[in-house]
Amino acid sequence: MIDIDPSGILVRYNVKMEKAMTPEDAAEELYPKDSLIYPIAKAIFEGEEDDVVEGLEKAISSGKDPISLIDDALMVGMGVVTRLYDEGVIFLPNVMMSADAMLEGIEHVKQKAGRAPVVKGKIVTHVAEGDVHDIGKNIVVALLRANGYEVVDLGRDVPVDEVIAAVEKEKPLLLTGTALMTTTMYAFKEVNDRLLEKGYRIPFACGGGAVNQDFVSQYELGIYGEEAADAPKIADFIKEHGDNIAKIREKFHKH
Ligand code: B12
Repeated sequence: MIDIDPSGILVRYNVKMEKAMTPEDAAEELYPKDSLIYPIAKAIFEGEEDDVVEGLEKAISSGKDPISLIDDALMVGMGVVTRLYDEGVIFLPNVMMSADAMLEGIEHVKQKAGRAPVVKGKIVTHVAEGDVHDIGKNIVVALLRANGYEVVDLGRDVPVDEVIAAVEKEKPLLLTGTALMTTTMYAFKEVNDRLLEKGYRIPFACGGGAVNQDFVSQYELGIYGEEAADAPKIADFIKEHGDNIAKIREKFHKH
């Protein structure tokens, strides 16, 4: 007779392995159920521009107001994209494709309506002087436009003088800056000082690989944004709660 100690026995269960959730499954759970809105939101998520336009056409011919489809369908799709990006389920290339599809959709409804949608406000964007890294800035621009803002994009390697002149001319509700190099990010401090000298207390949202919250907090107008998706959130906050820098930092800086 063998003496068996039951605590030493390894028990195996026959368990059915659950299928891992794909980004498509995750998105499926978030789409609205409305049969006219669903295909548009899905096409935005998939970055399928032709399907976005087809979905919009169907909704418009069923009596939906073209401009209202920006908020009711396109933004809903972009909301799914933003949420899954924030959760780390999808990545930057997906966001860029969706943002392009969103812009295509906005163009289409604008044409159909024959009137421009209400623009939420004007924003000036740029990449710091001496810096050519503009991929992150381009995402910021796409997301701002997709969220209804008029963007004056100054491009990359933008001299400080040009940034100041654009703020003076355009009077934006927000200025954004991107810097990917530790050598170029100091231009932000210069922009900040020149704006203050001229009496412009405008929120200056800064991001990009080189900068962090500690650096951006060193100059008075600076608001740090870690992700491109923070840019429209900051702009929306300013529209709703005003441009008090301390208040915006309170909301967006980590404590
Ligand atoms: C692609 C790239 C290039 C491309 C740029 C192409 C382009 N059109 O952008 C090319 C090949 C041209 C290039 C050139 C150089 N590069 Co380079 N490059 C990179 C690389 C690999 C990726 C950068 C990138 O696009 N990241 C992805 C984007 C999406 O990230 P992001 O811009 O940070 O944006 C995200 C967030 O920060 C945020 N965000 C950005 N801006 C804003 C703004 C606001 C308001 C908010 C809310 C959020 C936000 O949104 C985005 C996503 O959510 C990095 C390495 C790395 N790992 O980062 C090196 C890197 C940035 N490069 C570097 C260097 C040194 C150079 C060169 C000097 C190389 C050389 N010797 O010639 C030149 C510089 C030329 C110049 N004067 O600028 C260094 C910088 C080192 C440093 N800390 O100073 C890095 C870090 C590589 C390294 N490890 O050494 N580069």
